[in-house]
Amino acid sequence: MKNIYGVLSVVILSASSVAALAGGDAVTKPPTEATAVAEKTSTSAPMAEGEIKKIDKEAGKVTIKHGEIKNLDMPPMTMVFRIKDAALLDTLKVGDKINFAADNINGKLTVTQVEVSGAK
Ligand SMILES: [Cu+2]
Repeated sequence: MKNIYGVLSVVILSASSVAALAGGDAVTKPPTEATAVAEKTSTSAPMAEGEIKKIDKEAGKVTIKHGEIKNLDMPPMTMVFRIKDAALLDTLKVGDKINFAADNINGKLTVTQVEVSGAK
């Protein structure tokens, strides 16, 4: 009988120490921080750098020599974009250095946001 009580008390002690470890901050904290960071990066508009090469106002198109566009998985190149709002073309001229955001809208690569960062 005495031996059985001795074994039981050892089991109870080790069970409570495991519970104490599992309840520690180290287990619960990291996932919450990781979630907060992921939300922050996905909401900010990704801006790419570029230079205006050609403007076709009637067609609503603009040719841009652009740097890497991360959200479109595109390397640097010169290409034609549609422009979401043709009025944006009034703010631009050939040779302008720009920061812009582009997106794939109905299968057409479209400039959604543009700001001049430096003129020629
Ligand atoms: Cu491109």
